[in-house]
Parts: sequence; structure tokens; C-alpha cells
Amino acid sequence: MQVVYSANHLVHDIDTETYMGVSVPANEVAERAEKIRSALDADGGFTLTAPTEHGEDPITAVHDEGLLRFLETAWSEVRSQNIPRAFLSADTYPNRAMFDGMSAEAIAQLVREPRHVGGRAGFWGLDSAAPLVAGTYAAARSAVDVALTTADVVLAGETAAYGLCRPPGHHAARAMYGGYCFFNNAAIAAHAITQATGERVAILDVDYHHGNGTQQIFWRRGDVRYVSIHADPDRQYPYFLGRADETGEGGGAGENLNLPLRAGATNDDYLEATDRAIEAIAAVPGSIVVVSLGFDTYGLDPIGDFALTTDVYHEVGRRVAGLGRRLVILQEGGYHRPSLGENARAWLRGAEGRDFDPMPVAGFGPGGAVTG
Ligand code: OKP
Ligand code: ZN
Repeated sequence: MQVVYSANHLVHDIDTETYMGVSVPANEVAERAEKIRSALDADGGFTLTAPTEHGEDPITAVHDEGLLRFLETAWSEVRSQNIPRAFLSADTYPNRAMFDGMSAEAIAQLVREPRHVGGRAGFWGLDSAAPLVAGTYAAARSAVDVALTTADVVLAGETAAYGLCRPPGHHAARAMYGGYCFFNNAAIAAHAITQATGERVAILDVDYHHGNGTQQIFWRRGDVRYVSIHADPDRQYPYFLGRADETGEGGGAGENLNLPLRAGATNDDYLEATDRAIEAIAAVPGSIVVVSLGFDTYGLDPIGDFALTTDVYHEVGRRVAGLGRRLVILQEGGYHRPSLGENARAWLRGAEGRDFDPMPVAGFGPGGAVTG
């Protein structure tokens, strides 16, 4: 299988994030992508390909141009303010209650991008946990190129290809970044595929978190079906979207399927949800599925609470390939670094119809993974 990878992700060099106002070691770090790349290298069955540049147009086809300009200019703004800081996160967010009692027209007038960079970050950002650093824009642009190049490989006839996107994308909405995500790699690729093929596209999101950004972008669209298995937002980020009763509106009515799972969800729970998701995808026409692939569903993930083991990723990959559609597989989250490479190998080998063949991982248990 072809793996699209670029070292450009390294300039999104993150070591700290904030969680409820407290500085903590970052989860979404460069080592994640490097672990996956070296495991796929060692496997021998994957070919690394560099992304090609696709420019701004496929991004602004999905995102507000203001978001792109903010991400492009935010760091130079931080520098010109002479505030020494490791990363930018928002000062103030436009909480909707700030405008209580005002008409929709008045609100539309008032809620606009301010000049101060701490306010701009609040205007475009969802949360305080998506640190923006000097290299963020370059890395985020490159992750989009990785996603679009992966789509190109599949459009050119491959059955499946994998894009090692970093930073991830599924929390980024049309006009919003957040949750370690800046541009929505999977949404940009899915939209580009609809334009290239004229077909309907399905997105299967198997990251532990709900992909609120992807859901938002396609909420009213009938040509892209979004199906997501994730932690119930009652207990988990992004908290405000991801419930089972969110099904889409207008042309997109019935095109959104959320399958929230309880804390402690097991391999069996997950496979049951996977079968429901696959059934919902098989019900619509189309030849290509975009997969938002996350490994934060793993039992040892530091920010997740599911109980999945490495062998279930092989089975999920196998069942998804069983749809008989071509797969554009894009990396989202997964934060337990020792197991990431092995989990990615398992999923991708399953999707290719190869056996799992566990490999030992230095400094981590036999087979590099919890199994059984
Ligand atoms: C991005 B992706 C951790 C809080 C983290 C943001 C999570 C973003 C996950 N203490 N909040 O979906 O893997
Ligand atoms: Zn996640």
C-alpha cells in the first residue's frame, strides 16, 4: 500500500498544551507520526510517497478564507506583539450568551474578527487545547497536501492508500480550528473526490472523538454521508456535538450517523458499532470511502476510555475493506505512542487483506500491544 508522508509535520513542534487552564505535556506531538512511519517502514509492505502541492483552492472550497488567513498570519502577529510565548491560544471566546437578547442581524454585525491576536484566536478557535506555533501553518498546509495526494493515488486506480496526516483535521469546521486540528484534511479530500468523480462519498470516522468539524461541513449536503463511532460527548470532548439524534438537515437530512459509545467500550462493542457503520455506508451508492483513522480508541490511550486491543484494528480494517469500495485512509488521533505503529500496521494490513503478523516493539510488551 502507498503511504503518503511528509517530514513537514515536524515544524508543528509541540511540547505543551493547556488543559482547563493548566499546562500539561502535549499529546499531539511529532513523535506520533514518526512512530507510525518507522513501523510501516519496518513492515516492508508499504511504499512511502511524498505529497504534491495542491494550493489553496481545495482548502477554501471547504473552509472560510478568513480561517486560512488567520492561520497564515497568527504567528507573525504574536511575534510583533513582543510577548514571549511558547504557543498561541485564545484569550477570549465569543460565548453565545454574551449576545443574549440581541437579534440575529445584530449578532451577525457584532461577531466579527477583532484586531488583537488573542481575540482573533478566540474568534476562529474552538478551545484552548490546540496550541499554534511558528510552524503550525506550514505543517497544516502540508497535511492537506498529504490528504489530497492520498486521494489522487486512489483516484488513479489504487484500491486503498494511507495518508499520514499530522496535524489531524476532523475537529476543524468551515470557519473554526480546534482540538489539535487546523484544516479538515478528510473533509477537504472528500469534497475534492466528489468534484473529481461526480459520485457520492462516505466518510467513516473511527477516531475516539466525534469529528464535529466534518459533521458541520457536510451537515446540509446530500453528496457526503458522515458516519462516526466515538465517545459519548456527554463525558468527552467536543462535548457539544456527537449525539445520536444529530442526523443532518435539508439536503443532508439522514446523511449523518453518530454512534456514541460508553466508557470502557470493548472490542465486541466496537465491532458491533463498526457493522452498523458499514451497513449505513453500504446503503448509499459510491465507490470511494474516506476513513478518518484514530487510535485513541486503544485501551492504553492517555486521553481515551475505550478498551480496544491491537488485534481489533486488524479486524476493523478487514471489515471496512469488505465494503468493496476504494479507501482513502487518513490519520487523525491516537496518543499512546508506543503502540501507534503496531496499531497502524494492524489496521492497514487488515484493509489490504493481509494477516496481522505482530512485530515486537522495543520497550513495550510482546507483540508491542495488548491483545486478546
Ligand atoms: C483530537 B483528535 C486532553 C484534552 C484534549 C482535545 C482533544 C482533541 C483530540 N486532556 N482535548 O480527535 O484525536
Ligand atoms: Zn481523537
